[in-house]
Amino acid sequence: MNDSFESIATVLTEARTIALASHMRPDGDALGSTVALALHLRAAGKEVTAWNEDGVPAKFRYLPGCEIVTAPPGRPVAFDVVVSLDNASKKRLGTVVDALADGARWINIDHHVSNERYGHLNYIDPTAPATGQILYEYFRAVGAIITPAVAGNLFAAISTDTGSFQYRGTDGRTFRAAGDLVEAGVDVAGLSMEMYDRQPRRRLELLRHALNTAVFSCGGRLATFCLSLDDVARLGVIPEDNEGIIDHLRSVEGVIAAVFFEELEGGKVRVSARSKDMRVDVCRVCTAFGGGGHPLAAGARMPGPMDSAAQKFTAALSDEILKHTD
Ligand SMILES: [Mn+2]
Repeated sequence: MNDSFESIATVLTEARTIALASHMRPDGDALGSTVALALHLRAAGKEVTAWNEDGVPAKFRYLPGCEIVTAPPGRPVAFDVVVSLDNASKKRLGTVVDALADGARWINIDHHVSNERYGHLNYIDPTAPATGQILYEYFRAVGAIITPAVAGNLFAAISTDTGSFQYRGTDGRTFRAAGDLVEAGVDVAGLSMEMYDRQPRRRLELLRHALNTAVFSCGGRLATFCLSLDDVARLGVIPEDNEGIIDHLRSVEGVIAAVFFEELEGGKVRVSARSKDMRVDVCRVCTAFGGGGHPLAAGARMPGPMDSAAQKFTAALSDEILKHTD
C-alpha cells in the first residue's frame, strides 16, 4: 500500500523545486516535521519553499530554523514536487492549496488513520506516534545526516504529539528514535522548557475559564467545554492558546472523552475531541461530522450555531460511549 522510502527519495532527488506543506492551525508535529525536512532538502541543494496557512505561530518560534516556514502567497506557484506532512486531507492545507499550481508530483507522509491517500506517492503509518517519527525513520533509511537542528525539530515533533512520551502509541520505537535524536544533539531540558514551561499568562486565563465552565455528562464520562467568540475577545486569547486545554478535562478520573467546541469567525464551530479508552473512537464520531484524525484524538468543523453543534456532537459521542463501555 505504501510507497517505499527509496521511491520517495528518488522523486525528491530528481526534483529541483520542492514545496512543503502541513495542516492549518499547526501543532508541533506539523511544524517540526516541515522544518526538519526543509533543512534536510536545503542541505541537499534543493530549492525549498515551506508554507503553512498560519505561518509559524509565536509559541513554536523555538523550533530551530523555523523561519523557513511562511504563510503562502495569494497566487499559485509551480513546483516539481509538493510534500504534504502530517496532513490527512488536502482541504486541511487551507489556503496553501490555492498557492500550489497544478502539475506537481505530490508526496503524502502522515500518521493519521483517516488519511485520504491523496498523493502520487503515499507513506501513511498510523502506528507511528508522530509524523516526526516517520521522518526520523526515513532519514535513517536513506542515510541522511541528522544535524542538531534537524534532531531538535524531530524531537519536538515526537514529544508534542505524544504528550511528552505518554500517549498510547509511545513504544520502544519512539524512545529509540528519541534516544538517537538526543545523541544527535538535542538539548532536552532547554527544548522541553520552550515546549512546556513558557505558557503565556493569557493561556492560564483561558484555562481558568475552561475549568469554571466545563460541563460533565454521561455519568461523568464525558467532559465538554465551549469557547465563544465573545469569550475569546474578553480573554484576549489567540487560536494557538487553545491547544492542550482539553487535556485538563481529559485528565480527570472517570472521564473517558473530552471535547472542546470553539466558535470560529464565519459561523463554523471547531470541534476537538480526545478519548483515553480505545473502545471509544472519537475519530469515528468526528468522521461522521466530516472531520477525522486518530482514534484517541480527532477533530471536525461543524456548521454553527455553537449550542446546536455542541448538542449534536455531544449526543453522538454519548452514544459511542454508552455503546462501547459499561
Ligand atoms: Mn501528528
